[in-house]
Amino acid sequence: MSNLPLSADLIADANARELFALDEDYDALGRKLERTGIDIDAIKTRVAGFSLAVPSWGAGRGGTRFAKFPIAGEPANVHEKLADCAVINQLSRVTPRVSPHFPWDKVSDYAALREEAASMGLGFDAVNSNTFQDQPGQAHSYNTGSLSSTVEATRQQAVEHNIECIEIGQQLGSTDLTVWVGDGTNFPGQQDFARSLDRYLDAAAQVYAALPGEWRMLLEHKMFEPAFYSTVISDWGSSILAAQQLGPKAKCLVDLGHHAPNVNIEQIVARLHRFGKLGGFHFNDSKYGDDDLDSGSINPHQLFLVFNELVEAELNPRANDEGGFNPSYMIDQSHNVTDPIESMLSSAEAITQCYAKALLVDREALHAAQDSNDTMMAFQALRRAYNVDVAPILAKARMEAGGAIDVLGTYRQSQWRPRKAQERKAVGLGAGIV
Ligand code: PSV
Ligand code: MN
Repeated sequence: MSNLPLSADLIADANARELFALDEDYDALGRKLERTGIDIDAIKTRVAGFSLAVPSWGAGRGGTRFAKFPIAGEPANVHEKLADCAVINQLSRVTPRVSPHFPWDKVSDYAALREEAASMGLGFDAVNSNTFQDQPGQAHSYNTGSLSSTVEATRQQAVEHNIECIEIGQQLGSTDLTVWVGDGTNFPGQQDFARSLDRYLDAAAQVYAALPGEWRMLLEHKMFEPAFYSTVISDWGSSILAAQQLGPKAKCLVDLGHHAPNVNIEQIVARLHRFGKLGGFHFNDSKYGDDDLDSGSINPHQLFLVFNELVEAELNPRANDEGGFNPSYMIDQSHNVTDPIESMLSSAEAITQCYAKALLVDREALHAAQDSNDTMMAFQALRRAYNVDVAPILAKARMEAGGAIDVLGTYRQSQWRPRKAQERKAVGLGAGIV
């Protein structure tokens, strides 16, 4: 690991200024937790073992379908994106993997890309296929859908693209393929619901058949957008049915923004886990739809409740959870008005905080209250954990791993973005969610 983007001295100097206050806060929290029988160092060790991936596409400024407003110093290619992701991990020490998207991140030498990432302390997470967009020179358009298209040659092309993603992923060291298709309709009657799902299942089975031994295929459902009347894998029900039909290596991936407003996502987590089908998560937040806002910025309590179920699941692996409970966690947001590095630093912190809070839940008290129908005390078991400010635990774990106590402050001091603004070519204007 010889190519870390930020100077270790910069981080050490910044930490030296914060250390006294952190020690005081950590010790005070340690004493408070001790009174309830919790060992703060044990929680810190669990937090240090937590990690999540960042998406390569999240390193660039996102946009809406109306416009995108690039910033100076924005990464223009996968190499610059990796460097920005390395900054996030060097400061936060919780995002050691990048999830690439193809063909956006195509290069000619994947072994070299893997080495380049490793030299900056990064590995690769799930590979993502893209059959929701046409590429220049592509033989068959996805305007009729992809894996579910009525056009056989288009379905075949989508299958081949997914298989190519697996092959690239093998070179990068990934073991998961995430498949989200934009397939769906805008008009009642446009397609037959049953037959389009049949076509999807047939094509997805061909991709599934190409999975190497230890690989998983993560099916990401989405209720709407770009199709606004119906989508082929619209909800967790369609997703789990498809995953069950495809086989044990097919799992469901839950993107927090891909549900109807107010849906009880934490219950979906518990349901998918019950059947050994919870494979992954895309974290973001939303107010109205798939807004792709920063994780925990709108509804941090929901994020905590999701993690409460994930920790329950961690403690109770299901027999059909092949290889143990090992969901792939990733941030999937669109950073329209912020520096993406800052958003991902802040989001990684919000997500890890919810994990830490979920670890603090007194599960014995919770289960006892549930079993005796003591509703208020069951709720209080969650509330007590949610109300704890776990920031010192995260900061201490980060610092001990070489990261920054104050991630955003240290990032600003590094002048990374202004420096990149001098070095990098400007990215173009345009529109687009990512
Ligand atoms: C779709 O909205 C999605 O959440 C999928 O994960 C895509 O791969 C990603 O966004 C990027 O467009
Ligand atoms: Mn997603």
